[in-house]
Amino acid sequence: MTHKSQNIDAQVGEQKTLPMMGNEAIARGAWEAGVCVAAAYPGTPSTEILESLATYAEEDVYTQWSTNEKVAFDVACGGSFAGKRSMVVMKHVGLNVAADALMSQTYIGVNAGLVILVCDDPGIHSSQNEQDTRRYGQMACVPVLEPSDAQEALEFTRLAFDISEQFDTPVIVRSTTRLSHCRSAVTVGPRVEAAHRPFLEDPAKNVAIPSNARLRHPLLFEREAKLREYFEASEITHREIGDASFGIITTGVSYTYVKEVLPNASVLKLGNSWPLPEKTIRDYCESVERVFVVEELEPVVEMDIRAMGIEVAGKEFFPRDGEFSPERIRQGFEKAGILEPQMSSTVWDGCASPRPPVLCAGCPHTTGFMAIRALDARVAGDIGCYTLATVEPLSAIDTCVSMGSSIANAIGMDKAGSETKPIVATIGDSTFLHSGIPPLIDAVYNNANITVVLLDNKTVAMTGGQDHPGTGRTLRGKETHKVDYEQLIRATGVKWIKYIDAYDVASSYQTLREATEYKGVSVVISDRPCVLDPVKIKGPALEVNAENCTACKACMNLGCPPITWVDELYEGRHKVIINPVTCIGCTLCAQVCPTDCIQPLSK
Ligand SMILES: Cc1ncc(C[n+]2csc(CCOP(=O)(O)OP(=O)(O)O)c2C)c(N)n1
Repeated sequence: MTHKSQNIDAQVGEQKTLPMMGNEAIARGAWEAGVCVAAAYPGTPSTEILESLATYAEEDVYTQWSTNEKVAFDVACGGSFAGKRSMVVMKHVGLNVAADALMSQTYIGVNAGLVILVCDDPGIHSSQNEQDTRRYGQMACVPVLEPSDAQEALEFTRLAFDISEQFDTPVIVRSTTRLSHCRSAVTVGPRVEAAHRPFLEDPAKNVAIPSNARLRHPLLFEREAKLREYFEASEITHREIGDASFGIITTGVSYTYVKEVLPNASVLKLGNSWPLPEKTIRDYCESVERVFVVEELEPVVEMDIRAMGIEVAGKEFFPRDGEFSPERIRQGFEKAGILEPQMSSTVWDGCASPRPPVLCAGCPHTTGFMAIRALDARVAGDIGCYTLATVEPLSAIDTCVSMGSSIANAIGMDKAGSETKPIVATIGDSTFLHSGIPPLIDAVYNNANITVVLLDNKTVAMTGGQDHPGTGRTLRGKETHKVDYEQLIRATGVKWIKYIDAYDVASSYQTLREATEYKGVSVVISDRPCVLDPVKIKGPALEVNAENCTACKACMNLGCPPITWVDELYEGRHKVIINPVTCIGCTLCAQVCPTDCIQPLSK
């Protein structure tokens, strides 16, 4: 996705049909709805939404990467306060970070439409858990729309802005990995500019203090009742007539699996999962003998329907964890006796050969973790590409909880007083800016004895290389102020700060040793760009000299993908080869080789 080229389709006023990824369709829906302010923190599977929105004209929509999801949420709320349609985008765990703002903003409501776009990750393809965002909708009394394909992703996002303004509420649109990343034909339309609403000078509504909040809380319940009425009549829910012996209530992508497995079944497809259209559901349930609720992850709809006093089946047949697929839906209906068990030979198990996750060839995160492992430290890790240092052969991370946890986890380990090893927290540059600064202040304030290793690879590598305040570039690729980590860290009170060059093994090791021997908070900044960054170093590829290789495997311990062990003796001598196509010439392996047998490839 290039953020520099203007989206050509945006210029097309009339309707036309294009192949679109779910995330692109969401961006399109927001643009068509006249969104003017959009902010996000990247996170799979949501990242492409803002990247796509940033290809539309800047005069139409202001887009930004924020430092974290709460900041992004508050920026969008600011846009709404100021009278412009606004959107915030994040992955499911991002809503945990933004939840504090959500729980107050729901009392306040909106001025211009405010949409919260959250992408869940059933199956945990790229996350730390698989929580269900729909629970947040219930807790915050905020409607949740659930599109099931890219066309609906566009239409529901567009509609969400109207609902938001009509009912004075933020609206959650919930996507999931499969919807966000699948591509299908989408009919697009023109942008409709929303009328500017002047700033609403109403402190009793906009200022969340106890006396105001107390009065506004009951308004949420009135709003809920009106929304329920609205969804009764809404076209986003529809009914498909089939055999009355059983019926299926479903929502989101699960609908598409149901249609694949039982194309002629009676179905009530819900377009929203909160608040549920109770009358519609009652009518439907009376029209069939037995009802199954098919929904991915938590039994949100199922429990709400049970609370209406209606008997339905659901999670006893369809799992509460993992991503759904037509196979899993089929298995559920087989278990329920609706479908005959299929011959196993006709079912494809869908499993690719397992491949261990690895850091890239020449990844600058490698050196720090080699050195940390050699120091035998207790390591509180964090979330990013570097979390891969948990697995063999680096095996250098002991804990990893959530974004920004590393430094505070390290403080707790130190204060527990039971650890004899040096305590190290490792954190990436984007994660540090996201939620690593408050715990660093905490560490200094509370006199912790820890070493923080800031792995500055100058990008958000984990999510595909986005910019952030430490890169000096905005979402639209414009130059901007670049955070000076050293100044920032000094301002927290840290006195011991040193840089390492991650491609210099000996001095990195030496500096990390000194850092862990320091009493107090020490910070080591690893300063090498991600190898996928255009400014990577790329020397000549390396090769193993058969004369001197003793097959000691020291280079293998880097876990660098181009370095391969060959079991059979190659030309009668060495047992390690380096793939010259994938090697980037970082020289780490040459530096750790005790017999100096790794050298630049001879021409
Ligand atoms: C609350 C939350 N938001 C977003 C993400 C997605 N995510 C995982 S790690 C990460 C940042 C990684 O960047 P950085 O810390 O710079 O490490 P790198 O991957 O570059 O090594 C992001 C955005 C997440 N897991 N949790």
